[in-house]
Amino acid sequence: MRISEIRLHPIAIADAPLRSSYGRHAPYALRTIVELKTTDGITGISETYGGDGPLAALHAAKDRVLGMDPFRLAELWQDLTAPNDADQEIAVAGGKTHTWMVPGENPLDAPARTYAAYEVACLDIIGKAVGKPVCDVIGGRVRDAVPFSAYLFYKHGGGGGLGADAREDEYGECLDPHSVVNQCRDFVHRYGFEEIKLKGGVLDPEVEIATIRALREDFGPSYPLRIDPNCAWSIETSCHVGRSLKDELSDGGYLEDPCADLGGMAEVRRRLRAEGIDMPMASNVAVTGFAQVVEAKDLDAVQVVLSDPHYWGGIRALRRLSDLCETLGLGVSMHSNNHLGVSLMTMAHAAAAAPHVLYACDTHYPWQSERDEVIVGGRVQFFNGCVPIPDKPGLGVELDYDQVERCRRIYDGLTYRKRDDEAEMRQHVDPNWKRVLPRW
Ligand code: GKR
Ligand code: MG
Repeated sequence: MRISEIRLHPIAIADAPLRSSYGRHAPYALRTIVELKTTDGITGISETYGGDGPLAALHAAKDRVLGMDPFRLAELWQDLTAPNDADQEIAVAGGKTHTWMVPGENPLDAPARTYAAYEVACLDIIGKAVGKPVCDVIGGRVRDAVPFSAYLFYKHGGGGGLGADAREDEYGECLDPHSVVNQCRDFVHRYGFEEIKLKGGVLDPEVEIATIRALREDFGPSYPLRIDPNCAWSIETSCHVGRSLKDELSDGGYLEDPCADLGGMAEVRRRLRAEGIDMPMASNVAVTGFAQVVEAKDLDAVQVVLSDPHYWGGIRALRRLSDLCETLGLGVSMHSNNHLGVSLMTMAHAAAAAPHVLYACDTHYPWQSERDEVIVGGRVQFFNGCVPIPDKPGLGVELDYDQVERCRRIYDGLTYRKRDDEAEMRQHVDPNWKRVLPRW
């Protein structure tokens, strides 16, 4: 069996005006659907980052993937991740935006990201060829259903999309503790999530502290809490927030990327420990690759590594990361970006087969809508906050080509080809807005 055809579908999916330290989300997030066909008539799919940079890198790797045996993944990894200046140039074709440090947008992660998109489609093929779910062809699952967390955002009014495609705004403006608690009630009621994450770095830290306290008050200690300001805080402010939320964040939760880089994280950890506060710190900014895991451990900068099959090098790499962290005594959780069902199932299979992913994974999925879902049958369903592994070969989902085409038309009509949350802030909120780190 060989790969005989590659189809890349750039698409756009409606997204609400969510806020983070990067700025404000645009009305559409960009994604790419990868489709591989084999000489045996099997189709494998995956979903990855969107826009010019990721798409150009996928195109550049086509010659290597066409004609390959989909079972020979180790060789593909070696070839696509070998140091190569030309690939680096292609990877930055979309240019660096201020969000280039957002996982998945960093040109330096491009080889692992490109490999991952092809690997997942190959694993889908392998699963279909042998009649097994993906998690069971890479060593087997350790759980049948994967828990995800309620990923809360401060947001402006608006549900995403533009013109006739504008979406109903289910939550309205959420820029205070009370509205975020309501958002969370809805998420928990609708999806059954049992862990809660707040995207911070948006409002004054005192308001964000109050938001976490209001969530604890409303949901009680059985719902672990995490807050992620994406490096918006200084070391002092990070310590202040850690100190203020020492009870709320320590109980199965964590403090995620409060400040920039491993040195900053290590200092926050050191100062809090000196005060007797043993609060786990998590990261998907200071640690984005295997080499940094060891450094993070040595510095005691990060106690929970945020994995992500889309840019750590696929589903098999997640298993490796899980094993490494278990050996080093580090926890593992999972990061997300805006995504659809193919990506959600990729995350579910990866976490199902990675024993040490013991925290509920992040997901932006509730922020996307049925109208954009590109899988047959509509949205993936959550049960008690978990995505069950379907009893089907491969990833367990198939493409709805009418939907892919619809999202492709939206993509073609957009004026932007890369994420730029700062531009959205300047256009809608403050003409002079800039991402300043630390802001507080
Ligand atoms: O969607 O704005 C967002 C998030 O800030 C995302 O870009 C981050 O990559 O969710 C991510 C995180 O945990 O840092
Ligand atoms: Mg994060």
